[in-house]
Amino acid sequence: MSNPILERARAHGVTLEMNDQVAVVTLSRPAKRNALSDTLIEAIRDIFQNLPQEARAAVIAGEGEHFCAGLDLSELNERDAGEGVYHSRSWHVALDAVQFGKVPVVAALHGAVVGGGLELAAACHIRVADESTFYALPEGTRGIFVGGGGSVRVPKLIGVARMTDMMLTGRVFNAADGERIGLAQYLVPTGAALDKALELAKRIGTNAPLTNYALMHALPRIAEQPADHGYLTEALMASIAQSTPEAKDRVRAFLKGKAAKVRKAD
Ligand code: 1HE
Repeated sequence: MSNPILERARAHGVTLEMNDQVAVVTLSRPAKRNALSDTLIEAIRDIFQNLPQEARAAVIAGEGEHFCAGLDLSELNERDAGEGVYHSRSWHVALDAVQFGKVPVVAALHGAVVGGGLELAAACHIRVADESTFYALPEGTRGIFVGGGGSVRVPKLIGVARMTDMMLTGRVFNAADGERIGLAQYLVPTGAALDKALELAKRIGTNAPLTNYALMHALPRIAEQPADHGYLTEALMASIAQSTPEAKDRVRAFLKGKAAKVRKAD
């Protein structure tokens, strides 16, 4: 059956396909290196606000040689200051739909992850990068500033000092250094990011939905709260999660020797 949201998104350079219960969202504007036009940002918002009911996790990837070249610079010239505020706020809504949506999102990164592309990657819950990945914030050298939530999200990954360095000096991090400083949590051989992201997303999809919800919606907020508020929020969240029938079933299965043990890492 045709879906107007998906048709409009496809026309603007974003596709959605289900792989089992994982929603695979692909930036599909390779001729422009998946540069994020206004309509493409709207398409990301619409897709993440309307994920299929059966989706338990999502992956976001880029078609072509690069994950994403950031803001579509060809649209920048037309905007005055007031329009710039609305434009930036529209990115906040779209990337909030990624971060605070229905399911955890794994980014599969390769090639350029720059400017707004890095802001989009930072809105995801897990980043998997292949060896071809490189990260930059060229806003500094283009005479502009991040506007897609990057000044909030990127310092949480790598710290204010490293982000300041990237923007003041145009510093580019390669894939290995990106993983070392925390831009990605997984580093895989070139061409393997999508498969690894899918593997992780399928694993995430087997968690109790309320646990995933707590990790997406409660954890980042608890981490921002003063400790005494955080402990109380944690206690409330823990209590709600524990009280679900699914949690009780899972714990019972372990106690009966029917659930996987934690094994030593490789
Ligand atoms: C673009 C864009 C774009 C490519 N907007 N059209 N982002 C940047 O400053 C990064 C700008 N892009 C690049 O540095 C490079 O294009 C890449 C490293 C990403 C890729 O290089 P390459 O050699 O594979 O491709 P290319 O030949 O540079 O680009 C191919 C085409 O894509 C070309 O158009 P064509 O018509 O000449 O074929 C490029 O003009 C076009 N293209 N990137 C528009 N970004 C919410 S605020 C966020 C603020 C920002 O993100 S600022 C950072 C913007």
